[in-house]
Amino acid sequence: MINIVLFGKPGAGKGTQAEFLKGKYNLTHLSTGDIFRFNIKNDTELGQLAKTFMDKGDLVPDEVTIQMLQSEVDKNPHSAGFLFDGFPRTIAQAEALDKFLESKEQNITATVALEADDEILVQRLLERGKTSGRPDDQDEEKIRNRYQEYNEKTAPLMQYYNAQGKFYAVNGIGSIEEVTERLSKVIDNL
Ligand code: B4P
Repeated sequence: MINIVLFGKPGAGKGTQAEFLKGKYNLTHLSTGDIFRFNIKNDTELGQLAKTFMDKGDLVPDEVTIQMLQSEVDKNPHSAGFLFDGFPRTIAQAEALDKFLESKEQNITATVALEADDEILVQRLLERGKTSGRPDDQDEEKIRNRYQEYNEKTAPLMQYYNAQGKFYAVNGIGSIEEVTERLSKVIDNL
C-alpha cells in the first residue's frame, strides 16, 4: 500500500497531475480543495463555512479540514492507497494525518512536491480564473494572499517531511506529460 502526498504552491499542478497518477497507481484521490468546492456547490453547512475562507484565499481552519479528510479516508476502507492532493497544508494537519494513519497501521510513503516560480503560477491561476468561475483565481490580490498563506503555513512542511526522509521534489514547469513523467520516476523508485 502506498500513500502519497502531492505537494506544491497554489496552481503548481497538483490537481492536474493527480488525474493521471490516481489511475496509474490505483490510488484513491482525495483533494481537499475539490471536496470543499463540492460542498460549496451543494450549499452544505461545511461549504458555507469553507467559502468564507476560500474566497479570500485563506486556508480553511485545521479542525474542520482534518475532520473532513479523516471521514473521506474512512469512506474508502478497501482502498489500495491514497493520493492526498492539497492536504496537509499546515504542520497541525500533517501531525494529525500521521497519527490518523498510524491508528490504521499505515503511514505516508512519500511527499512529492511540484516546484515552480510564483510569477509563472500567478499567471496560470489568472488564466484559469477566466473560465473556472473560482473567486480565488480571479483577483490577483487574493492569489497573492494564497502565496502568503503557503509561505507562512505550508512551506514548513518541506522540513517536516524531509526530517522523516520522505520529501522529494520535481520541476513543475514543462508540459503536463513531462511533469507526469518526472513524478512517475520518483514514485516508481519508492
Ligand atoms: P486547491 O483546490 O488545492 O488548489 P490549487 O492550490 O488552486 O491548485 P493545484 O496545484 O491543484 O493546481 P491545478 O492542478 O488546478 O486549493 C484551493 C483552496 O482550497 C485553498 O486556497 C484553500 O482555501 C482551500 N484548501 C484546500 N485544501 C486545504 C487544506 N488542506 N487546508 C486548508 N485549506 C484548504 O493547476 C492550476 C492551473 O495550472 C490549471 O489551470 C492547469 O491547467 C494549469 N497547469 C497545470 N499544470 C500545468 C503545466 N505543466 N503547464 C502549464 N499549465 C499547467
